[in-house]
Amino acid sequence: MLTEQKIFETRFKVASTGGGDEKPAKPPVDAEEQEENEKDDSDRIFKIVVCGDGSSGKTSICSRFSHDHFDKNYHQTLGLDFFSRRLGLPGEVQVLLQVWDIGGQSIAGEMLEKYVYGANAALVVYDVTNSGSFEDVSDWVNAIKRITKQQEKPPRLALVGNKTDLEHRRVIRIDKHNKFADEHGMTSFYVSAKTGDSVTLMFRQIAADLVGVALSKTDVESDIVIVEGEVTKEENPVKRRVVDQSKNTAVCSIQ
Ligand SMILES: Nc1nc2c(ncn2[C@@H]2O[C@H](COP(=O)(O)OP(=O)(O)O)[C@@H](O)[C@H]2O)c(=O)[nH]1
Ligand SMILES: [Mg+2]
Repeated sequence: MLTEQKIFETRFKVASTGGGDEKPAKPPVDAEEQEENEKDDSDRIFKIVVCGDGSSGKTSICSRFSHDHFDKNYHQTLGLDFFSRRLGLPGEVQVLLQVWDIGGQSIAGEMLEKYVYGANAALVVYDVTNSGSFEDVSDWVNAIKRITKQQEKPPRLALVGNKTDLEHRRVIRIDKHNKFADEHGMTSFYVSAKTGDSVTLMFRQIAADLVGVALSKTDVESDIVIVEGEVTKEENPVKRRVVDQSKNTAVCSIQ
């Protein structure tokens, strides 16, 4: 059986991301240079865990953030996946975000403790079109608080409403979301992993809060994704009665 460290070594994925101020993840370097890099990064590496019910979109958010990809098919996450991406913040600050994605089924499992402990930030994701996923948010928050209560610095908590592209199917009202976030001292975000809307901005905002820098308007605007409108097909088209035209006559008259 793989130990957690082994899983980390074998599954850790470093994404080299395009665009803007991000530096691509560095290729292997010699020991001296590596030591130098680690020194540079030592106070700028943040562990961010992504929690929430299965199907809320955790893997999709991670995949959108780490390699700007979206898969419309659902593949249950078994165990853990790790992604990392460098982000540039104001003041030429570079951070390396290590994002940990876990299967939603693990809330009661022992694995959750190992996964969440030591996190600098925890995202609790729910699907805005699924009331059950929002109802379970408090269980996730309680579990995270319990696991990290011994931590010197508790993780920052963020409430993330995903699938905002399905606005017409939203069942969780914004005031309900905001009330929960306020009551639990959580930062609040709305994203769509599908369109990419606000995904990078959310991670950048979390990184900026962790470092203690403020994002400028330009930083925020550089992450805004222009989402193209899309005409969607009806999922369950109404079955139309087939009329045998040889037996009926239909007259449409415009007067
Ligand atoms: N429309 C829409 N579907 C999404 C979005 N995020 C995830 N999905 C879909 O929801 C399903 C579950 O997503 P996944 O990321 O695997 O959820 P996880 O179980 O929380 O990791 C998949 O079919 C995704 O394609 C989104 O922002 N919008
Ligand atoms: Mg998953």
